[in-house]
Amino acid sequence: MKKVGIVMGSDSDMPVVKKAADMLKALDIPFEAHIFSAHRTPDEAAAFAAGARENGFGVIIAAAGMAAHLAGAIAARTTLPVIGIPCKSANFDGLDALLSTVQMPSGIPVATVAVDGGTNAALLAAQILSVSDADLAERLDLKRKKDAAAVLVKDSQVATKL
Ligand code: RP5
Repeated sequence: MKKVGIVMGSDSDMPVVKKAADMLKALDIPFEAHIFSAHRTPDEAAAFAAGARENGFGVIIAAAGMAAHLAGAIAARTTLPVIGIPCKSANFDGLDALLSTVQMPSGIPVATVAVDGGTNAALLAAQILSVSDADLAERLDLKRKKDAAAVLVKDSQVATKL
């Protein structure tokens, strides 16, 4: 199975990345995580992206905050799908990172999830890999069914809670 690459701009992004890692583990998807910054360690970030396909990765998740160029910088160096997670920081509630990540110029796409959306980033990565992995597609179907069942249980309890 292809691996998921997780890149974060700083160790301060770890709580958001942890959500993605936890979901990948729950779905039994191999991943490798790194701290590479588009600004502080641009050469390492570029080298990782350039070699990602030949190193067995199928999709890359890039998490960064503030002037969040990491996902775009990674996407510039690979034609693998890149999923950007804008991370919230002290100012602007993550809007700065959201716009920096989502507003990619034509030609270099980044699939951007919600601010701090680590779980959805992992699920989207899983869905991309499931295109060529029937077992993984089955695990995703099962998860959807379990999630729906949990909501239906809550629905059945609404009357007792109000
Ligand atoms: C970005 O700057 C990182 O992704 C992080 O979200 C933000 C702040 O980094 P630190 O100053 O906490 O290392 O590059």
